[in-house]
Amino acid sequence: MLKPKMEEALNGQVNEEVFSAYLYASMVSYFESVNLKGFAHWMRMQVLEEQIHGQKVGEFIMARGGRLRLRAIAEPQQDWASPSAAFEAALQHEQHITECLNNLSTLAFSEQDHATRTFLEWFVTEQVEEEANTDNMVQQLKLAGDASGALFLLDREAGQRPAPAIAAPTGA
Ligand code: OFO
Repeated sequence: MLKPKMEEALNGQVNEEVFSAYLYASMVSYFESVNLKGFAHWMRMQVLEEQIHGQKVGEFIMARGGRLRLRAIAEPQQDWASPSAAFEAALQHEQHITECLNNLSTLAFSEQDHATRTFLEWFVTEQVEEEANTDNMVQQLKLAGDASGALFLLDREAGQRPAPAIAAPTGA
């Protein structure tokens, strides 16, 4: 059974993950609007990942006898000054999510909730990849600078990003 403090914090994380999906959906729309279809595709895959993350946390709350309480989703930013600025915002957001997950793990540890602490390990590990993937895009866009040919190639490459694997909702 989840303790109320842990249940409240995990419900907060569901909101963070759903907001992440919302933010990246807004980036899909931005990239479509500037005709960068490959980056839009990359962000669509990110939306799917975040939906899976949100669902995993929600299913875990319910599997532990807690109550999943869905909260309002904040309005995400709608426009960015450049593709670089959008990916930098995505990286900053992933760093924020890493901090949220670290705080959750610390809480699970201090509450001696080892089932939750173990569950969160998957997310903490996943964040290493999430930050690295986004940072990779930031760095490549920096290298491309104002060269439209390089941007075209990067956009084409981003369009090849595979869809995330659909895992069992409560499993890894
Ligand atoms: Fe992008 O990260 Fe979820 O957890």
